[in-house]
Amino acid sequence: MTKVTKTSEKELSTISEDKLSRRDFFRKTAAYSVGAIAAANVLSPVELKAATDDPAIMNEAPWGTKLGDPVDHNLYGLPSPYEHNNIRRTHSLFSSGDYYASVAMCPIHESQGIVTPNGLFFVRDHGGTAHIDPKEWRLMIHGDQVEREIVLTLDDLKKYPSESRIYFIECPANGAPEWRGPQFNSLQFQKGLMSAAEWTGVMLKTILEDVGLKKDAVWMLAEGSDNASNPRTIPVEKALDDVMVVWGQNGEALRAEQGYPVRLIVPGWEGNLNTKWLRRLEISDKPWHSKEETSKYTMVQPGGKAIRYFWVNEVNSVITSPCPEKPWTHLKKGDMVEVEGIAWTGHGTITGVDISLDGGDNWVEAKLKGLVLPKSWTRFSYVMKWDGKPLLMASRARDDFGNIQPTIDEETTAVGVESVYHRNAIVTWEITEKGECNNVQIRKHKKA
Ligand SMILES: Nc1nc2c(c(=O)[nH]1)N[C@H]1C(S)=C(S)[C@@H](COP(=O)(O)O)O[C@H]1N2
Ligand SMILES: [Mo]
Repeated sequence: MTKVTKTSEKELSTISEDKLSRRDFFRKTAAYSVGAIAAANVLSPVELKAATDDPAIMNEAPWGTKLGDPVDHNLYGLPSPYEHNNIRRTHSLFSSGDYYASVAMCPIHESQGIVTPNGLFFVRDHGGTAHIDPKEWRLMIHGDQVEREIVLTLDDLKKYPSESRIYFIECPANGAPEWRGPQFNSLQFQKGLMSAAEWTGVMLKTILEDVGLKKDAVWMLAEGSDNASNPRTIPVEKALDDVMVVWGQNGEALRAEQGYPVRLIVPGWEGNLNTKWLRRLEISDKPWHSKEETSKYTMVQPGGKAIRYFWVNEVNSVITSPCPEKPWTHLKKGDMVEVEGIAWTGHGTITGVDISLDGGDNWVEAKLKGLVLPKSWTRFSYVMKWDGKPLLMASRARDDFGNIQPTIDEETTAVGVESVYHRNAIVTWEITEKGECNNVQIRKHKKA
């Protein structure tokens, strides 16, 4: 039996600016933080010491003694050179002998908030990254279930009213090598086949209502113009719900790696449906058109049967701090520390995340922080004191469709270990006495 206990009033109090008048904002902020520290249960990451013994603050900094770069030295901004390790990474386990049909994984251990910077968004290409002159780009919307077939230029497309929405994209192969046991002592390589962005474009519903659909419009084929074309079948019901045709990514044009100039966003569903370098949408009454599609992205079950369509990325979560790349080796016994992570569900909205420190026997509720949006990354946080003892730390997310993240035992009992896709079992980190963090798997039943 698994017990769930709730946290007491341990959480950091937050103040909302709009409740305070501008005039006394700073005064009240100061008063608040004093009160919070007095409560003693809040995170105080540094032990206060006399400021005078730190030369880094007492001496004049070298960068302050001369002028910096002129403002025009870098007209498209780059990260600080000190951030050179915060990059996408590839792994031979995910490539088919080359880097054209391959993946570059997102450094989610470094990610902050709920969107991924464009230069760090994970990349999954089947035929390399295409580079398209936007003047040459066209989108055809056609098929036997379309009233008025059209071909759009980029300017035409942008005449439709636009929307901006935050959604994650996750390749359903995220975590695929871990079905039989832990593979990577790394968060980036275990869960880096996902990212999130604010997408800008037009709701596909707007276009489909404009061209008109016939009464048997049930299936949509989406195809890219790259070497792989990535044909995928998507139900018209989903297309009319929240699918977007986008050209914007986090306030600028899509990056080439994300399908410049235009891609499809299919919120919460398998990454492969989010067709990049979009070329054509065909609406039909028939379920599929492409041989390639029927041979891929199925869910293999025990006994060898496969589920053909399994679209939704299930409820999931992972602790991003600590993680193998962000261990607790700098902490001392008794330090207060924030455990932080990302939860997501393709069904709807995250409603809660539980944390276990003992490998899943006992759970406490974490706090959701920041924006909690449907089909988006949701940040969770749990502030605790570490007594220096080893831990088995895990997170378990829930969503508003009543889904709860399964244990490894539950998942492998239900679907076996033959599948590649849709692995959403609870992830456990082992924290050692030295504060090292290792990727481990907890199996209570001997099985699988
Ligand atoms: N045209 C085209 N679209 C594509 C792909 C592709 O190779 N070609 N890869 C798909 C897969 S498998 C995934 S997981 C997502 C990845 O999107 P990203 O590269 O922007 O992260 O794009 C999908 N769309
Ligand atoms: Mo994918």
